[in-house]
Amino acid sequence: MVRKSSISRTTKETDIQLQFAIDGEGKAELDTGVPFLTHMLDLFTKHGQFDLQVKAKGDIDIDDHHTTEDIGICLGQALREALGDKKGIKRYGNAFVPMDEALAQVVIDLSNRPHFEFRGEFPSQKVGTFDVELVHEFLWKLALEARMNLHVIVHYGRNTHHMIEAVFKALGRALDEATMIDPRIKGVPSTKGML
Ligand SMILES: [Mn+2]
Repeated sequence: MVRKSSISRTTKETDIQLQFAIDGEGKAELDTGVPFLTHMLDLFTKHGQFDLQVKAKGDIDIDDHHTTEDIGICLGQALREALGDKKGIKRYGNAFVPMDEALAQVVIDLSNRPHFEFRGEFPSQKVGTFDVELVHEFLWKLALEARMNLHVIVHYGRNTHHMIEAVFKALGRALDEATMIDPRIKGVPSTKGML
C-alpha cells in the first residue's frame, strides 16, 4: 500500500493543492506565499521523512491567517486520507526536540478522536512578518482534520523562531513514529478493534 494522498481545496480566501506521502524521503516542494510557514513545513517534512508538495494562493494581502489555517486543514485531510485503515501503525508518537536554547515536545495519538492541547508561551508576537498566534491556528486545524490527538508543549526558550522551529521538528518526528508500520502489530492497534 502506498500511503499518500492529494488534496485540492478552493474557497474565496485560498486555493490550495497539496500532495503528501507518509513514507517519503524528506523532500518538500513548497510555494505557500508565507515564507515562515514554508520554512516550518520544510523542517517538518525533512524530520518526519515525509514528502510534501504545497501550492497555495491565498489572500495574504490581508494577512497570513487564511492561508496558514487552510494549509493546516489540507495537511490534516491529506494525513487522514494517506493513513487509510491504519492497519499495523504504531499509533502513538512522542518527540522532544531542542533548538539551541529552546526545547519542545510533541505527543501524538492517531486516535480518530480530534483533540489539541498546547502549553507554552512565546516571547514575541511576530517572527518577521508572521503572526505567532497562527502557529496555534495551524496546529489545531491540523489535529482536527487529521482526527488526531495532538499535544504540543514548549518547555522553554528565549527566541520565538527557535521555539517554533523546535515544535515543527518535533511534530515531524512524533508523526513519523506514530505513522510507522510495526510488523508485530496485526490489524489496528486498538482493543476496540478500530480507530
Ligand atoms: Mn530557522
